[in-house]
Amino acid sequence: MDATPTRVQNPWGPRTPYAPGTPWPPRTDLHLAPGIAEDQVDRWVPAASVLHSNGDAMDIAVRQGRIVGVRGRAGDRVNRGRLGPKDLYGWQANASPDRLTRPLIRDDGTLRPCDWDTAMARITDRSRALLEERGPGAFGFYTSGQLLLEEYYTLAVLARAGIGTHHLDGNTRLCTATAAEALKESFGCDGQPGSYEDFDHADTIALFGHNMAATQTVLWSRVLDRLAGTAPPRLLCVDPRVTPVARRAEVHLAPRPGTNVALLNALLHEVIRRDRVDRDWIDAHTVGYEELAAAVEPYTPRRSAGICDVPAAGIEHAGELLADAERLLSTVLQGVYQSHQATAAAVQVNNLHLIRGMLGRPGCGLLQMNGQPSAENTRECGADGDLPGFRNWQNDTHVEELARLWNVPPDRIPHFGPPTHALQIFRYAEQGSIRLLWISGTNPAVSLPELARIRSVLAQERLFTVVQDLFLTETAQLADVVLPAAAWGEKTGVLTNADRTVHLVEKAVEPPGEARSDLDIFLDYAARMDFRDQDGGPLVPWHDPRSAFAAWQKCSAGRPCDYTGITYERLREGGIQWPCTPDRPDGTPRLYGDGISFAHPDVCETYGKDLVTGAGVDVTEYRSLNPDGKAVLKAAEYLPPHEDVTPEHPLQLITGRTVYHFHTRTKTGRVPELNDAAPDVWAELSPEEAARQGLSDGDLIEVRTPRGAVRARLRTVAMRDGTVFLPFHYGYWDTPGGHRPEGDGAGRAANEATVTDWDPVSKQPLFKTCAARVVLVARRDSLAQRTSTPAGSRT
Ligand SMILES: Nc1nc2c(c(=O)[nH]1)N[C@H]1C(S)=C(S)[C@@H](COP(=O)(O)OP(=O)(O)OC[C@H]3O[C@@H](n4cnc5c(=O)[nH]c(N)nc54)[C@H](O)[C@@H]3O)O[C@H]1N2
Ligand SMILES: Nc1nc2c(c(=O)[nH]1)N[C@H]1C(S)=C(S)[C@@H](COP(=O)(O)OP(=O)(O)OC[C@H]3O[C@@H](n4cnc5c(=O)[nH]c(N)nc54)[C@H](O)[C@@H]3O)O[C@H]1N2
Ligand SMILES: [Mo]
Repeated sequence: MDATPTRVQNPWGPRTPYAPGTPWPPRTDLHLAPGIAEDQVDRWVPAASVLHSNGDAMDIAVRQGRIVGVRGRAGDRVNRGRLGPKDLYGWQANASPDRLTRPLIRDDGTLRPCDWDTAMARITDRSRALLEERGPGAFGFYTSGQLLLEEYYTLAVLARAGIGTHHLDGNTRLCTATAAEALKESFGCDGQPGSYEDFDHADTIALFGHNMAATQTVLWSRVLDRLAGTAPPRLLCVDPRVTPVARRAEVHLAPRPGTNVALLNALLHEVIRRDRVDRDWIDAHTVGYEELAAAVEPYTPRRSAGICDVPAAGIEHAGELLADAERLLSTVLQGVYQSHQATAAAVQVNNLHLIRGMLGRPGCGLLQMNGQPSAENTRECGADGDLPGFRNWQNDTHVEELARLWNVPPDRIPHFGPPTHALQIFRYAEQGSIRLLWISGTNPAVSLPELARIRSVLAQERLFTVVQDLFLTETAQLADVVLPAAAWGEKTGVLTNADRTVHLVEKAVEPPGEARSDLDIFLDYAARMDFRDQDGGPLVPWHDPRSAFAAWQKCSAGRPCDYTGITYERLREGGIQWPCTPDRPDGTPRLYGDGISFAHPDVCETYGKDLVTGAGVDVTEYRSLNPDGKAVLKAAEYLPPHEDVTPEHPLQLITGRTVYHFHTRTKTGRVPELNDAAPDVWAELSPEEAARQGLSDGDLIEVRTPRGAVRARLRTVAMRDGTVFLPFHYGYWDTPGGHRPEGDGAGRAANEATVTDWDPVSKQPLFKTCAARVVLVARRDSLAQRTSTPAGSRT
């Protein structure tokens, strides 16, 4: 079936209805460059999507050494052939004429092209001088959720045991830190319990702060196909906006932003009140039930209705759905993760599954979702704050395992305190203790909160910044050295999606100019720095993706994320879910089918934290609370958002996504089909709220907070009153006139306005709640008509 531009109009494609318990029918999506027919394609190269976390498997079409299209892989377990609009069109960005093709170094204030030797010498000279003068704590590495597993593992080893710094984190801190933390709090260890196949069996599906229709279009197609088939599932949606998910839900609750804990406590209250808990399961597999039951007791639907500003009857109806479910599937994403009680709320969804005994069986899926394509790998490999292989920094045996593996003394691996989270890394750079910041595969000058501050941190003279990217992004423009990276389709390695499915992405074409893979760049740095193990051998002895993968397999052996049964050859046949070992070669669809396996004090990745303060629990306390390694039911009191509305800032600002763009649009903004669908920033208010503010649809407005302002056209849409929504995709690189949003601060990036603040447990920033006001800049009638009608408002 040809994917004509109608996939911009209909992101989910045609329906293939199916019944519960039957396999999801395949549907092969294809898009080729105009004028190219399928039989003109020279080669099809296996790959998977990198523009979301779903891991949709595809083949890249290559003709005469160039990418000319993509086709979904019908045999793959994740997508059965389907692709979303970003994947169908997004590959065109690879060939964008403004790709970086040579390294750049800053001389006399200007970035100028140079060769690799010059650029790398500039970095290693500075590195050696800093190591000598200030030691490893002067180094910070800020990486991505979009590179490949082999690249993260290499970075983790060179940063932790080569430089010896623990200032290493990923943009996964902004993305899935809460997913990881919530799983660690409840199950002792990261690792997604559920499987996408649970969508084929579930009788009830609950989405918490997850606009799946826009952000995981293929998974939403799976839901739509179930809804179109016999015995469709019942749907619950919790989102302040009337998203496409909300429109299909039996119950839609639109809470005040930042009140998820109050709502979830009431839902737990209702399940317990209806006596729909699974006592045997609770006794066998959990600790903490009595405390949880007592904690949610006061959260009656009426009380929480007052806090969340939703009807009490709606909470009761949602409670009935959850209590009656026999096969409950829940997903959680940024509406929960990017708020002040992120982990506390996400853990309550775990609790829902634990008290109902709904884990490890078909249809009983719990998905603490990922967002980025390889966020899972960042976490597994320890390129975020945690140690590789989900090892516990407080457990000396775990640190010794790593030390043996890398052949270094244990004290070479920093583990004296909690890992440095991304916003703290920027704080250290601001204060001057971090002097070299190496940014790979992320664009913090658009994606971090409070951009005026981030720009000033990055622009400091005393901070040496390396940026490794495909394009001269807003961040790269502030760098001292810019390294041109090879993109997806130009390098080989694996990436693991949100349900633990590992896919192989192979090199289809050569990178442009002198661009190199991130793996080659990291290996080159390790070699030039001459990092050694304790016997004088090279610390990083691998040299290509395959040998890096083999090194990672050894690191993963015996840990929950065990890759020892996976090979590149096997991955060419299709995705495999970890853990996968030689005696379990088909992988593991669901965790915890036979009880909780990774929470034992000797195995667990963490001893846990207090859900309100984030204070760590120590090993003695954990051993006495949970000696047998069961799941921990942790309760949390609701606390109001940190920055609440005032007469001067009467609205709550939330930010998020549209279906057509990926993050800071470095790829999707360079693709005509996608860019034309949503070319510029807009702001959303409910029609009632707009009227109250004296505004109408199409007016040019400014959304202001104490940090800054965003100028945008107003769209009136169905959503909560009192709330304003901005998509966060738009930086300034293609602003008409190319202006940078300094001056009056009237920029396009939502993060001009967001606040520097984070969840105390996961340290994930609060992109979804701050106080704002809106002011009129110009009436619609006085402005030129828009040239195209953005379609993004639907999703
Ligand atoms: N098209 C597209 N797809 C993507 C991406 C992209 O940029 N574009 N990015 C990928 C990545 S990295 C990620 S992390 C995911 C994110 O995927 P999602 O989490 O689905 O996306 P968001 O739009 O950030 O937020 C989801 C919803 O949270 C709601 N929300 C806001 N505040 C609250 C609240 O207090 N409570 C509740 N319950 N809901 C609230 C918002 O209204 C919004 O609809 O998407 C992935 N997929
Ligand atoms: N206000 C607000 N802010 C948010 C969010 C929100 O909902 N609201 N969401 C947050 C979330 S969940 C996320 S994940 C972040 C995303 O924020 P970012 O990570 O900053 O967003 P991207 O635009 O994906 O940046 C990735 C960069 O890597 C480059 N790149 C792509 N592939 C490669 C590669 O193979 N190698 C290298 N070296 N570079 C590559 C791209 O060109 C791009 O510049 O934003 C966060 N910020
Ligand atoms: Mo994300």
